[in-house]
Amino acid sequence: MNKILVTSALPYANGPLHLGHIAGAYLPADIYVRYQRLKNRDVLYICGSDEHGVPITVSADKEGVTPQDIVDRYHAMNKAAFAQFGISFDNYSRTSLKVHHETAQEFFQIFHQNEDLIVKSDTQFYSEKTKQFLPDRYVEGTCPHCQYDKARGDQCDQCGKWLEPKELINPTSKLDGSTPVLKKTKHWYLPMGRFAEDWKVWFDSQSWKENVRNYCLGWFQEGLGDRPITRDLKWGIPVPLEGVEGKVLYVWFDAPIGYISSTKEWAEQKGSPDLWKDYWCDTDTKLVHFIGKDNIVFHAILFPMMLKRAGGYVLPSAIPANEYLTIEGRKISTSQNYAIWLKDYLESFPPDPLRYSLAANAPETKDTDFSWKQFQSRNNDELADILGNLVNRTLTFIHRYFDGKIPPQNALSTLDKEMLKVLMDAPSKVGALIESFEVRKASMTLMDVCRAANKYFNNAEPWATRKSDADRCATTLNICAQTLKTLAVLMAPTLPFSSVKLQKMLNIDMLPSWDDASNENLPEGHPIGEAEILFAKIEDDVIEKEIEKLKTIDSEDNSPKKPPEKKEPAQIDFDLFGQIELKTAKVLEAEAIPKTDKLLKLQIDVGGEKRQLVAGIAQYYSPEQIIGKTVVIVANLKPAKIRGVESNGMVLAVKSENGLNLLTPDGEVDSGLRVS
Ligand code: B3M
Ligand code: ZN
Repeated sequence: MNKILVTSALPYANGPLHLGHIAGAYLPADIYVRYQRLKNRDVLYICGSDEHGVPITVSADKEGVTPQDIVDRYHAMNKAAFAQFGISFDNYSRTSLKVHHETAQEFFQIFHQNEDLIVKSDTQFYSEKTKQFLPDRYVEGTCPHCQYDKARGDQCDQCGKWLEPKELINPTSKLDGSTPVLKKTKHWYLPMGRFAEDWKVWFDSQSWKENVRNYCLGWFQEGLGDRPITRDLKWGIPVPLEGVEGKVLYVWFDAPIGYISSTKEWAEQKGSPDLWKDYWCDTDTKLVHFIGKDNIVFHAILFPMMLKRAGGYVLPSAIPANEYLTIEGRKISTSQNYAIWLKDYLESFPPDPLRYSLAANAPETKDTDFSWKQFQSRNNDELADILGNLVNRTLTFIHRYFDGKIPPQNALSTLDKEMLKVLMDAPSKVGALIESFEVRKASMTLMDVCRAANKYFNNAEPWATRKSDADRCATTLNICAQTLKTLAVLMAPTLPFSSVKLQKMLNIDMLPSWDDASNENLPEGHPIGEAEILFAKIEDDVIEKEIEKLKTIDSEDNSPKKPPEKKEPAQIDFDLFGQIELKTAKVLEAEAIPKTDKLLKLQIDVGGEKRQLVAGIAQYYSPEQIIGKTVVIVANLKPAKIRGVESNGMVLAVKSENGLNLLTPDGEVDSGLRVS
């Protein structure tokens, strides 16, 4: 079987991730990759932060910080959010790395040496005020193709066309709203028209998703011109030519190469630096780019052309480009702060309900809408009431009447055979849908299997046969348990965290492969684990609050987001500091406080004195992780009741974009000692 190389668009490290990103380029890719792994295929999943280009410098200008500050902040934040959401990249790199700079410069050199670039002196927009050129998004105006009046100098968000700033009608500078002037400058261009026929032959030999096909053909028919691949900017990858100063590579020239350099970084980390070639330089590799529809031209035309001209690289064989996600019927707008940010979601809910909700509603062929009510209903009415219920009723029954052990499978009735047939067919059905990038249908098919199993449970009436026909009852529960094991496999790509939970409940260490999902039975007598709630219901008031949050965002407000003003705390004298009693304390016991997801109740020892305190750290530390640790507490804080639990003191911790870290002394120290 061929290797599969999967990429998700490299998100700009200039802001946090929101649900629109996730629904388009990341979740569908992750589901695909997790499935391929269960098929035991050689799949590699590559991504990283896009850290160059005007999107980064504009964000830095706006906040008055350096581009480096911006990319460092958002790279860390986005990497952490992806991990918490279960997006299982094999490598998440960043384009500011040396390996990337070198790789992108090599590409430029190859084109330069092969005379595949042309140099032109032409005019570009320039700001007299700030004395700088205004490439790409530094200029905004009306799109010449669709008349959208907020088109950006590099691309129109409405029609998706790739633009040059000079094409805009009524251009204005994003820096100060003034009309820019034209100034002469020299740039390197990729003569795409020269390579167009060759590209077209390759393109026609592939089977593309309709939106990709139509978009590219439209572009081809309009004619592919010369496109500048360098910019007058300070931030980016320097043009690698002697005597050329102040010019960098265009971000859309370097960013796709980021897929290659991320693979190189991965190979390096594996201790096998040439391993990247096994994927990129083997024409049998199936290269799949998951992207949002605004990136089609770059992945279906520009990058394949670059790969082809450079020679020796595999070209993409599928580009599942997704449409857009709207939120409560309105377009996501990061400048208006109208979005649901992934990290905010993760502070309130577990990942899987959102993964399922977005998969079942993926914008595959048309834009789709995310609504909190629909999310609640997917969680409560589908995940909890159908899948969760099946798990719960099966496991509780086995615990109660079969001593927690898998009962035998006796003679099969027609009903049993029908259910087993559903199970036998399910892996290939769901698998085929995932392979053809139809995660919506795959999610529905998965839920249909759960529905069939609940129906089977109802019709088989094990609560009645328990008294009338013990063998029958055993067979029903055996088949229900086998169903759960099959489901643990089939749900793993979409609901990875819940699959792990279910495996624990079934007391299995390893999932069978996808192909064996319905063949490898749980043996008779196998002891199952404890039954737990797989999906907690989400209450109306929780959902109402989320809806309210969105309603407060004014749709007319077009002003760019201002960074929050930082107030410096007033200086204090030593006496005041001396009044705060900081002490070391040893954690003896810890337990989660029921019905909260952030709080742990701790029993601590402070130099022989036992105390109880409540700490808001449950999302970062499990009770097991904290028991035995020596921490630092504010010992003379007035006692307080938190959610009805008495708390005497406060644990000190640092919160950062990477999570939360408790303050612990460097080395072994006793508890009850004063920290100063
Ligand atoms: N960073 C654009 C975007 O976030 C861009 C993708 C690069 S993929 C090589 O929409
Ligand atoms: Zn347009």
